[in-house]
Amino acid sequence: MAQYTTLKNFLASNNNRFLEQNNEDLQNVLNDLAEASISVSKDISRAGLIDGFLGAQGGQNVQGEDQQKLDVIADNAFIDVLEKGGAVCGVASEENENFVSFNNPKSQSGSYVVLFDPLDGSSNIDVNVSIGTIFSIYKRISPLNGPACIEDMLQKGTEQVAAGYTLYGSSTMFVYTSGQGVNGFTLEPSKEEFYLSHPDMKMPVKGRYYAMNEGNINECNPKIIDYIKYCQSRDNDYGSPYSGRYIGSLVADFHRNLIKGGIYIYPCTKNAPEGRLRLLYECNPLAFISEQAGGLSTTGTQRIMDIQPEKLHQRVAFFTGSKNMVEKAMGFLK
Ligand code: AHM
Ligand code: MG
Repeated sequence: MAQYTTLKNFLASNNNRFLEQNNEDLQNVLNDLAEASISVSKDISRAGLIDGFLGAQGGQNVQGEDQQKLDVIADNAFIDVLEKGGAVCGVASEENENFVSFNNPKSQSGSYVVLFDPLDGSSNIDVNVSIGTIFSIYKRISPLNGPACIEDMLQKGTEQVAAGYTLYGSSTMFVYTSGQGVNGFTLEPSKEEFYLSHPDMKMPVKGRYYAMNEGNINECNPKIIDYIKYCQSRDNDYGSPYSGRYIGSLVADFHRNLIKGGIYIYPCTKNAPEGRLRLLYECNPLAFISEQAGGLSTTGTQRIMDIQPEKLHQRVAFFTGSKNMVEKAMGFLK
């Protein structure tokens, strides 16, 4: 492994052009998120063997979705590590109705808030299919040495100082941006370290993959139906149908498109008239990464990161992926 840089060394490196220099607090937040991801990755990989890890928790989150046991385990793992870290004054997550303001004095002197989806792709947890964690980091706007407030959480995506995800796939990867490009790190499980495996990631400007839950196709705006027909036709820019790939775990679908090129869409449907995915901890972080890698993320008509959030669990329509493909899809929605 000697030839590979660890995430910790990469973040601390003096010639790291991918993180604001001397920003130890932000380095610590990213290292803490990586540390919690390693613990969650271990839990996921042995989940079938441990009582109390698989299956439904027996409750619902604020959005009326059944919580899985691992959703709750992962949520606690991230909250614990961020509360102990001291650079974060508060967090918001998919699993909690309200944001959490950390009460201890060290945390209240922290400059950052973190919004996250601890385990995305819940329907895939029990069936050994890739799932992920998604996170978004902002500078607080509330005064230092006091509690975090709702305005800290409801900032536009353009204000993110860093964002990323962990993909628990055939290998576990940690991918982040802090506004100077995107880097990907692979977990070496026996060493419990992430190593830089995918430096300066760029999303191809076009690809051959489209991802949508096509079970919903007749529940969508007819313009979406036209766009999907275009993807399936010989009239597209490849002259043959794109391949449909839909994992049902946003992080996994996004990561494939980041590497291979492609588009992911989750439009408004009759069942989800505002969209299904959450702006603050699913769409904004992936929008930041997509743009940093040369891709695009929109609602179909508006840039995701320009939306002024109004509530914590706000949902939006989401089109993300290769630049040319997202632009083409937007053309259908005009
Ligand atoms: P979750 O956070 O409850 O897992 O919901 C988000 C997930 C995404 O990962 C995925 O792309 C989408 O919901 C799948 O939804 P559907 O089952 O409607 O296709
Ligand atoms: Mg989710």
